[in-house]
Amino acid sequence: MADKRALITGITGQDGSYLAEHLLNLGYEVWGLVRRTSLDPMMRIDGLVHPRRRIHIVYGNLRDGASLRSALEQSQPHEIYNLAAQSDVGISFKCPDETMEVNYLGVGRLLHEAMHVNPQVRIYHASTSEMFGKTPPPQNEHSPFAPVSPYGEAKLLAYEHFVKPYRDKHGLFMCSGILFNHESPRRGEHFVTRKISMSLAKLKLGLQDDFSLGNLRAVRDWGFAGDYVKAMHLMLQHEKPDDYVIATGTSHSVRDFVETAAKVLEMDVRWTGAGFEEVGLDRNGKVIIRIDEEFYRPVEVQSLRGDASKARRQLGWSPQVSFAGLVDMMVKNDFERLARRS
Ligand code: NAP
Ligand code: F7E
Repeated sequence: MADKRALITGITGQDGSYLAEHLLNLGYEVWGLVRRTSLDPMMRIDGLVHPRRRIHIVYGNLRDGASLRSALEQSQPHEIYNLAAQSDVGISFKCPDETMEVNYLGVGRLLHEAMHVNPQVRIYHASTSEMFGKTPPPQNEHSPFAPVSPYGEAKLLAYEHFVKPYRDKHGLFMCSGILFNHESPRRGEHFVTRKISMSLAKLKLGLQDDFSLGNLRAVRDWGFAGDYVKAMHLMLQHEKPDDYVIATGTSHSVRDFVETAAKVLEMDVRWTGAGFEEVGLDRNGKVIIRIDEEFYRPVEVQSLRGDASKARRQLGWSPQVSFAGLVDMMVKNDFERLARRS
């Protein structure tokens, strides 16, 4: 039996899959909390982790305290990684109640039950750079929070009303990772990086004619998810619980991402026009990218760039994959997968 047991909520998501692999490689017994869906959750996890090493599945939902209590009693974790969330910022404007229920109140339910089952448990909570909102870059642990989306608001409420009080007043070992955008070939297809890598790969293979984007000027600090889950684990091994910014310290616009991705496939993108009339043309002058208001947000976080020097100093963490390396990995993965299918 493994010395350490970890329970991951959100194990079927991007970060959950990388974290499960990382912890299994470190010899952990890994438990995953999954929601009941019409698809067997193992179908979403299989193939992502080493097939001979088992993930123990417990059913539960952040909207349901009793299910969390029973999952904790069954798994008896030494470490909990709370990654479950309604994680789509754009959707949070359309579904603010669901976002608050899961990303704010759900965290309270989990901490309440964890405190009851084992007050010695160590907990990582997924906070986010979206909490900085309007605060200009570079952002670090001392930068003021000023969220502009229901997603950012819910994450900030969870941090202020649950994470900090459970740590400071109740003595729970709680870490909050303020992670900046991190991506991978396993990223959800509606996030902008994966949307671009998939769409360009399809264009190159003749499977699609064009695609639409929103705000090309938005600037993000994009890192590799496989690097970032290592920081989550390191936080829980540290002598005292704390908050850490995890970021690369470099930032790029959505437009940069498109251009870098197109180069990987030896495609050119030339821009012409302005505002909603702007289009991206290929080298034959054919429109391959349009701008669609639908993909703009009611309020936008314009620019994020994190300063992760505290994590570097205290945890020895630093990102290994560069922006160019990340784009290359994502585009080639989508291209090769789609080419095999077509
Ligand atoms: P993701 O791919 O969207 O995964 C979200 C996970 O949460 C999925 O496993 C989903 O399960 C689960 N979930 C959603 N609602 C739930 C509920 N009510 N009860 C139980 N599980 C629920 O997100 P990610 O990119 O891996 O991000 C992981 C965490 O880090 C999230 O909390 C996100 O907000 C935060 N974060 C992400 C980034 C980033 O750039 N990726 C940056 C900062 C913070 P289903 O499969 O059933 O939908
Ligand atoms: O948008 C712009 C969009 O949806 C990035 C989540 O993991 O990171 C993620 O949130 C930027 C925004 O990620 C499209 O307006 C332009 O400025 O990929 P995204 P996000 O909103 O930054 C944070 C840190 C999290 O915590 C979240 O969980 O790209 N953008 N055109 C577009 N975005 C999308 N989705 N689609 C477009 O067509």
